[in-house]
This record gives sequence, structure tokens and C-alpha cells, in this order.
Amino acid sequence: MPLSDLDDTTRQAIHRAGMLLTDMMTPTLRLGVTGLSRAGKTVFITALIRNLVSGGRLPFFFPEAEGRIERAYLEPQPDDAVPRFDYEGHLETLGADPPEWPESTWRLSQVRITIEYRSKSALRRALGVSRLNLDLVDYPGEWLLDLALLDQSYESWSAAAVAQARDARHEAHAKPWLDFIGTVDPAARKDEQVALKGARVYAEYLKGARAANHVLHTSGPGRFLMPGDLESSPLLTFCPLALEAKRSPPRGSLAAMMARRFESYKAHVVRPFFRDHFSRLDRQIVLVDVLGPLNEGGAAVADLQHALDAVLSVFRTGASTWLAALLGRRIDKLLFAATKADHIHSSSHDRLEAILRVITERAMGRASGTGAEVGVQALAALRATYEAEAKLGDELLPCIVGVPMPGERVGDKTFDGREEAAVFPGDLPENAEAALKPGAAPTGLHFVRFRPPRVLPAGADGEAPALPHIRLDRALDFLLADWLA
Ligand SMILES: Nc1nc2c(ncn2[C@@H]2O[C@H](COP(=O)(O)OP(=O)(O)OP(=O)(O)O)[C@@H](O)[C@H]2O)c(=O)[nH]1
Ligand SMILES: [Mg+2]
Repeated sequence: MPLSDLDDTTRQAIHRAGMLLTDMMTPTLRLGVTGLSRAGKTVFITALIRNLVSGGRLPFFFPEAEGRIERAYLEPQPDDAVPRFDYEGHLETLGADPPEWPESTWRLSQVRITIEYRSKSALRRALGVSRLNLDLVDYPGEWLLDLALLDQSYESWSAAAVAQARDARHEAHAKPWLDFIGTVDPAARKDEQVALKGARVYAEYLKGARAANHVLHTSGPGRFLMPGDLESSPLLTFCPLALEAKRSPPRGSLAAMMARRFESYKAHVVRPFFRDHFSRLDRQIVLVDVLGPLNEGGAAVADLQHALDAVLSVFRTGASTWLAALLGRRIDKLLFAATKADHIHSSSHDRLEAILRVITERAMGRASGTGAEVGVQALAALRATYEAEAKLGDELLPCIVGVPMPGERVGDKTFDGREEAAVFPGDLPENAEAALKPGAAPTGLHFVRFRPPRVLPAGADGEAPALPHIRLDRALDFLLADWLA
């Protein structure tokens, strides 16, 4: 019997039963959003939520384009022990006058958004609107690097870290730490002051190398770069030492104490993160700032490749290993996204995607057994520029226009953060393989940091328009559409 033939009371009863069923059966999709520091995680999550709740322009997110999304709204955070992602705070910063980018975040946070939609299935439509809880989990990609520590001994980790510190790109930053461990005898009696100083100088080296020349890959530990809630915790009071090969450290020695703390770090920091957070993710987006390293040339790109290799080893573990047991349920979709695509002209977006594809294929090469569907995209979660053409002699140059951040320079002009400027960013190389050769020259692109676009009214979140983006809708389609069918 068609639904329309039922009387009102019966129809209402079915509808009420349907709503109750929907409440009970609302599935939850946990989407991990990760990437190395400054990759664009916070901006991505803020823009994603904003576009969903305010019905943004998302023509390639098909559930939205088909008009099936009824509404989306924030729900209270379900996990009491996890900090909530500060969506309102970040939005307020973006809506300030003048607009600012959100501050760097340094720990894991989470937010739930509920999407109400009309299913494609007639049966489910008859039961009323369908619902999906989307939990977005923002965590530093640096923490994934720690997976590699789990099957290393303190001795092998120390040897690798010392070798890396002596490498030319690291040495300038590593010198104080190398000098320091040159003066301590690992076999001497343990001494807390020595451990504290070693840990501090080692952390300074890792952070300094990262900040100065964008060195992305180090032997970790990840929490030395991104301590999260463990800033100045005793769990971080250790560092690698220059050990003598094949001699296990005597009991009571400095080296024995460091080795014990290394093991505690694995047991109390690394394993709980993978067990309590990573293993509960259904899907994952890995954000990558490809443009920065590309612009610096060969060594920086090789370094990015290493960092991604290390980060991605979590997705490569075979099904039978003990690691697989720790990593829990399988991630079935994995999206790599090159962020900040609004720094280049749209004619280069496909090239950016091609370059990221080569980098990730190399890193994921051995991953055919993971079973995850892997996607690659270029996107700008929040588009800060628009395109224009500038005439230079007889030539028309494809430019991008935006408000450069205060202190940014183009030629001999320094910007004050208020004035708009047209910049010719240059073209990305056509041949991705060549751009990624170890000896590749810098791409000669010209990047300027732009202010966020001025679209949100200051401090308000009422009927403000959605945020502009590039290809964010395609990313959403890849990650969410099949759960909204
Ligand atoms: N133009 C442009 N810049 C962006 C975009 N996304 C991020 N950025 C820039 O990249 C910076 C870092 O972005 P965040 O979202 O804070 O990066 P994050 O990965 O959360 O960084 P941490 O919290 O430090 O780990 C921002 O301050 C912006 O300058 C984008 O879509 N367009
Ligand atoms: Mg952040």
C-alpha cells in the first residue's frame, strides 16, 4: 500500500517511529584531519564546518548539489576527555578587522557536526530524514612519525638520530646538541640535570631545524616538536646519546636511564595515541604543503618525501603484524590534499595535483595491501585570492590578487597588510617527475602570504555568507558522499 493511502494518525505514528529509529541508528563517521605543522588543518576544518552549516557553494559535493542536505549543525562534543575544536574562536579570528589566520594549534581536538539529509533510498526516505554524525579529529601529523619508534631500541634510535644530526642540512642546528652529547659519558652515573639539559638542547635542535629551513623530517620523537599537553613533562626528559656500538649500558648509568625513559615514552605516549585515537578513525585526510618545499628545490622536496614516507608508514602496515592490531580498524578512504592552492593560478592546479600524486605514490608504493581507496587533490580550504590578468608588454600574465600580510615583500616593495596587490606567482613545472629529482632547481615561484578574505562580518556568525574555497567540495565528496547515499 502506498504511504499516501494511510490515514494521518498512522502516517504520524510511522514517522515518529522512524525518528526514534533514526536517533538510535545515527551512524558516526570519524574523519581524521592531519598534516605536518602549518599544513592547513585548522583552516580546513573551520572552512569545512562553515560551508556545511551555512549551505556553501559546493557544486561537486553531490549530496549538496542534489539538494539532499537538509541542514547541518554542531553537536556537543561526545568525548569528555578530548578538547573541543575551537570552531567559534577560529571563525572569530577570520572575521576580525582586518581578518587574521587562526593561531597555530598544538594538540589533538575534536568536534561533532550532525548532517541531516534525504536518502536516495525510498524506504529510508519514508522513515523521515536520515542523519549522520561527523566527528572531525584534528591531530598533529608529527605524532604519526612516532610509530617508527615502536619497533626500535633506544640504541638503534640513538645511532640513527646522531647520524642524521651530522647530515649537512641539520648540522648547523644540531651543533649545540652534538657538542653537548660529545661531553657526556653515557656510562657515567645517571644525572637528572644532564638529562634535562640534553632533552632541552635536543628539542631546540629539532624545532630550530624545522623553523629555519623547513626541515620536515627528523628522527623525532614527535612530541618534541609538538608536545601537546606534555610540554615540560618528565615523559619528555630524554634524548639520544652517542653510544658505543654493541655495548649495553651499565645499570644505573645515564644511558640506561635514557633508555628506560625512551621505553616509557613509547608505552605512555605513543601507544595510547594510536590505541585511543588513531585506531578509531574511519577515514583520513592528510594535508600537505607541497608549494613551500617545491619552491626551495631538491633537498627540501626530498625531505618532504621522507617525512611523508614516515607519516604514511601507519597506512602501510600489513594485516598480520602486531602493529596492525594496535592500529585497529582499517581506514577505507585516504585523501591526500595539497593545500593553499590559491597561491597559484588555476592553470597550475592540475600540476600541483600531479606532483602530490608522484610524492604519495612513492610513499604509498608498497601499500597495495592496505585496501584503502586513495585520492589525491589540490585545494584551498579558504580562498584568499582571486585571479586576474596583467599586461606585461605584449604578454598577458595570469596573476593572483589578494591583500599581502604585513611585512610581505614583492620586489623592493614591503606591504602594510591593507593594500591589495596583483602577484604573478609563476607556473608549476609541467613534468612532476623532473620537479621531484633530488637535484631539481627551485621552481622560482613567487609566494606571498595573503590575508584571509574579508567575507565574515566582524565577530558575528549570523547569516554571514559561506567561505570561498577551491575544490573543497570535491574533497568532501570523496570523503563523505557514500555515507550520505
Ligand atoms: N592562502 C591560504 N592560506 C592558507 C590556507 N590554509 C592555510 N593557510 C595558511 O597556512 C597557515 C597555517 O594554517 P593552519 O590551518 O593554522 O595550519 P595547521 O596545520 O592547523 O597548523 P598547526 O596548528 O600549526 O599545526 C595559515 O595561517 C595560513 O597562512 C588556504 O586555504 N589558503
Ligand atoms: Mg592547527
